[in-house]
Amino acid sequence: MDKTFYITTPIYYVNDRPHLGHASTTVWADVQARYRRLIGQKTFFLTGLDEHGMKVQQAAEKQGVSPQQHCDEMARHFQELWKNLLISNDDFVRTTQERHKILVQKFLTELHQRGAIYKKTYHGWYSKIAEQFVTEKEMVDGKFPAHLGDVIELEEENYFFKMSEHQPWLVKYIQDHPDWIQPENRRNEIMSWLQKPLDDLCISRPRSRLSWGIPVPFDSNYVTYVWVDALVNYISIVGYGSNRLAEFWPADWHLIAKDILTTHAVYWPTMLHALDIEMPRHILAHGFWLKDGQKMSKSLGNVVNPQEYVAKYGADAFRYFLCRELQLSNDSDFTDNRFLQRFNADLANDLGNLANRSLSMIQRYRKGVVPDWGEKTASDDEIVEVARVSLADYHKHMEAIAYHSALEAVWKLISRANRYVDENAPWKLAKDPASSARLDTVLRMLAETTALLSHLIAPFMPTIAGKLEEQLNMKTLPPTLVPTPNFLPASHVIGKPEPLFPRQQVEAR
Ligand code: ME8
Repeated sequence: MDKTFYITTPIYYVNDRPHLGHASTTVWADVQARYRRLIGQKTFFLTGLDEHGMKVQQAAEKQGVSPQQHCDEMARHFQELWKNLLISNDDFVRTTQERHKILVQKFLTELHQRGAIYKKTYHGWYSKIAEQFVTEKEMVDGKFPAHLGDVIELEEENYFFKMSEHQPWLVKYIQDHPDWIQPENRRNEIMSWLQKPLDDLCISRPRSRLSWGIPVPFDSNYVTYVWVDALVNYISIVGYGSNRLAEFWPADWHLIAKDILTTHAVYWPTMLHALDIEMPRHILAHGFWLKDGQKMSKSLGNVVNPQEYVAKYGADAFRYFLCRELQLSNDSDFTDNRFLQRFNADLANDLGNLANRSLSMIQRYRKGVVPDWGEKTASDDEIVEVARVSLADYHKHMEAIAYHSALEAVWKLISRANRYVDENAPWKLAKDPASSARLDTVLRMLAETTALLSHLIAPFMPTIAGKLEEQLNMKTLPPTLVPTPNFLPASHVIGKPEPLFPRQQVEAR
C-alpha cells in the first residue's frame, strides 16, 4: 500500500485567539494538501490545538472559567477561522482529547521501559513564561533575555529524558540529510546550537505546581511537560501503537515557523530515535510576519486579525497573499498597502482581467462555443512553450513548498497570455471575415490557457478556481494538471463570464 502523504502544522496554544501567524502556517499546509489531492495523491493534513500547560491554566484563571471551558471556547475561534479560510484539514487534534492522552502515556511508558527516562533533583533557573528550565548559557550580558520573562531559582525533583545521549547521532543525521531541516539558514542555526553539549530534557512538572496536564503514567505526582505532550500529536492521531501508523508515518512535512525549531529539530527527533521510530521526512521553518516593520504584539496593538481580511477581501485573496509574500528564510512585512497592491495588480488586473476578457470574447464572437484550432502563427508556439515551462516549474516548486516561486511561474503564463491577447487583438480579427480562422485559434488558445490556470490556482484559491471552472463550464471535465492540445473538448460551450475580483482602491502613501 502506498504511504499517505502526511503534512502537519504546529498545534497552536489556546491562550489567545488565532492571528496572522497561525493563519499563515495553516494556509501553507492547506495549499500543499490541496495540491497533493489534485495530483491524485492520498493525503492527510493534520492541524489542531495545544491545550495543556501553565499558560492555559493561567488564562483560564484570569477569565474565571475552568481550563477545559477556556479551551472549548478558544477551539471554536480556531475552527471558525479555519472554516472561513477554507482549510481542508482531515482531522483536528486537541491535546485534551482522550485518544491523544492515552497515547502520550504510552509514549512515556515506552521511553521509561527502555531506560531513557530517569529522576533527579534539579537546582537551577526556570522561566515561567517559556515553561522551561534555562541555564546560564542563555544569559546575555549577565541577564536572561526578555522573552524568558521572570526567571526564578527553583529546586525540584523531576523526570528527565536522556536527550544528551542522542547528540552524536543527531549531528550525523543532519549532516547526512541536508534537506531535512529547511531552509538552510535554519539548518545552520541548529547545527551551531548542537556544537554545545546538549542537556537532558526535563519531561515532567510536579502536580503541586501545575495540574493542567497529562499525568505521567509511572508517577501520579507529576504531569507531562507540555512540549512532550504536544509533539506526540504528530503520531498519536495517525495510529501510534498500531499498524495504522505505517500508512501515514513518517510525516512528509512538519510545517512550523522559526520560533519552534529547536523543539522540532532536537527534542522530537531524539525522542523518536530513542523509540526507534523513523524520522519525519522534512521540517520546514518559515520566517515571521512583521506588521508595518514591527513585531506583532498585543501590547503594540498591531496583531493582524485574519477574519477582518477574509470578510473584506475574501479568503482566496488573503490565502494568495500569504503564499506570495511570506518568505522562507527571512521575516516578511505585512502592510495594507502591499496587500492592496497585490490584490489589484496580480488578482484583479492580471488574472481577473485575463479570464474575464478571454471568456467575454468567446461569448461575443462565438456565442460561447469554444472554436476548434484554426490558423496558427509563431505566437501560438511561444505561449504553448511558456505554458510547458511554467507547468514544469510549478510542479517542481509546489513539491518543495516554494510557493513564491510556484506562483511566479503561474504569473509568467498569465502575463504571457495577456500579452498574447494584446498582440493578436481579437477585436480587430473579429472585424475582418478573412481572419476568422485566426480568431478561432486565438480564442481556443485563451480558453485552454484559462482552463489550465483554473487548475494551477486551485490549491491557493479554491473558490476563485471553482468560479472560473464554472464560467468555463468545466464541471464535467476530469481534473488534471497535464495540458493537452485539447484540454477542452470540441465545440465546448462555456458559461457566463463574471469578474472574479472587484478592484479595490489603493490608498496612496
Ligand atoms: O508554539 N509569523 O504554539 P503557538 C509567522 N503550541 N508565523 C507565526 C507567527 C508570526 N509572527 N507567530 C506565530 C506553539 N506563528 C506550540 C506548538 S507544536 C507540537 C506545538 C505560527 O500558538 C508559526 O507556525 O505559539 C509558529 O511556529 C506557531 O504559530 C507558534 O504557535
